[in-house]
Amino acid sequence: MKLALVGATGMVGEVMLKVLAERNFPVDELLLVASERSVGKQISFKGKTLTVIGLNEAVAAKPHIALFSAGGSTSLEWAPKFAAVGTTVIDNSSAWRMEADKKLIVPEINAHILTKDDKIIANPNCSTIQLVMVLAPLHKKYKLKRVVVSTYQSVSGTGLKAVKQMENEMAGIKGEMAYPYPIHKNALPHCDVFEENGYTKEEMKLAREPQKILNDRTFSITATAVRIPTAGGHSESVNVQFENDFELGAIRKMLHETPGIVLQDNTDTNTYPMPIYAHDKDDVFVGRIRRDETQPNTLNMWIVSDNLRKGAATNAIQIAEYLIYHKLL
Ligand code: A2P
Ligand code: 11C
Repeated sequence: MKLALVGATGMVGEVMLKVLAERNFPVDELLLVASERSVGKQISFKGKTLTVIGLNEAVAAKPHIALFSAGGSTSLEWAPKFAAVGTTVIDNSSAWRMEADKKLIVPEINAHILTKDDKIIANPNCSTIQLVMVLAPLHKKYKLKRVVVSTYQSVSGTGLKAVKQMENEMAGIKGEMAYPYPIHKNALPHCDVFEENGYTKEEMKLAREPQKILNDRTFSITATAVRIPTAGGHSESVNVQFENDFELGAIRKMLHETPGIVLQDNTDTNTYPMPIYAHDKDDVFVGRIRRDETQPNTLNMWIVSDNLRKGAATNAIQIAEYLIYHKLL
């Protein structure tokens, strides 16, 4: 197994290396790829020192799989070049997600639709993944009607420049700004760029991606995405209306029994999900589950996950594992 990691020097790339090592991913040759600026840089993986190479060299090596986390424009240009030499690309950017002929995969939900012909596979947005992980089992049983989600997203979702901005502000140092305003001691109702309809791109990803992953356009989602000064881990307040009624106990039992989900829901002991618990974990945490008493068949809940792990690196690596174990390369 020859694996290329495109964006190996980035924030998600670093977590991918960690997750590959932790899961003992079956790789014989690992190609670390980044921009020309980083070529020659050395990075250690499982006790070995590897040298960063450029994209041309990586394509020429014809890896079996390429994990991409190097931004949308790099994906748009280079994913087809890898696909043309027979590499299966798993892309973490938003470049291909909504293309009709590209699959958008959360392995626990829809990896069964993958075939050998899928040469560019899209990894969903981080805030989408944690949301659909919880919605999917509930949708199967109670059928989603409408979802209202408000996110509380960490600065790590924006990247290194944003993490630096927050650290500088906390230390009282003037530096480069990733956001139009301070993020320390603040909350910005603004994740990614604004679209013509007044929503941000992040909000529209939350509205559109779940319908594609769940292969159902009969329900609707509306979102408000907010950046908050947490270092890692996205949180979501989610109001869900179902077509069918439910028992809260049955909902908790179902979520507790769903692989990849951890139920943290006990108000007697102040038990609920928080970014500090989710940090460095692959699970999606859910709690504060309660009936919305203002309308039928509706509940409120709180979902937290490490946006760089299940929201990015882990999900992409799980897709790669699925391809290997089901001989789909
Ligand atoms: P580099 O470190 O050489 O710039 P982040 O999202 O944390 O900013 O990381 C982005 C990742 O994508 C980095 O590894 C970065 O490499 C890589 N990258 C950015 N632009 C390109 C490009 N044009 N070609 C290849 N890799 C790129
Ligand atoms: C954020 N969700 O937290 C973004 C980061 O489409 O993959 C990931 C952007 C994407 O701002």
